[in-house]
Amino acid sequence: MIERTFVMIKPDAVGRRLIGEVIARYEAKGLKLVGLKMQIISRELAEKHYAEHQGKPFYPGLVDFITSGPTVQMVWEGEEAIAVVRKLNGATNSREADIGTIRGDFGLTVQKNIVHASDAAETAEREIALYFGPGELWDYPLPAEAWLQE
Ligand code: 3AN
Repeated sequence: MIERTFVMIKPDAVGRRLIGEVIARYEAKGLKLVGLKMQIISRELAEKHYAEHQGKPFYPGLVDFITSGPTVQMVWEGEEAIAVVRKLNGATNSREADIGTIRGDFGLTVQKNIVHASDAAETAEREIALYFGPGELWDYPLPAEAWLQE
């Protein structure tokens, strides 16, 4: 099934000049970029985004970190895009993430783990709506599409 998923490149990866490396992984896999922007997110937005983690010991540090610098917001589309992107990203703890994944290849910490991605269909819908208006997502054909769909 063709899905859309929300991905955010976190301040550590922007600061380490890894934006291109991260985007290249999703493109090489065959996913299609349908939305893209860059912003320093407000505390208010960060608290909405991470609402499910409120009360956890790492929550205040997480909000501080995600609002500490520019981030890149994206929506990627493709066959089972939600699970595929999670797989490309690797485990939350970058040190335990498999080599070959984005976190496994570029990260060393749990919190500063390069990327965020939606973990389920409902989360993807909620997160896309949190960061993108309907006029900011694009439907367009790509020449190689037939090779990348069931
Ligand atoms: P994922 O991003 O892999 O879905 P979640 O949703 O469990 O992981 O956690 C959201 C974010 O919170 C992580 N990306 C990471 O930055 C941070 N985080 C999760 N667990 C911890 C932890 N034990 N210590 C510090 N930060 C954490």
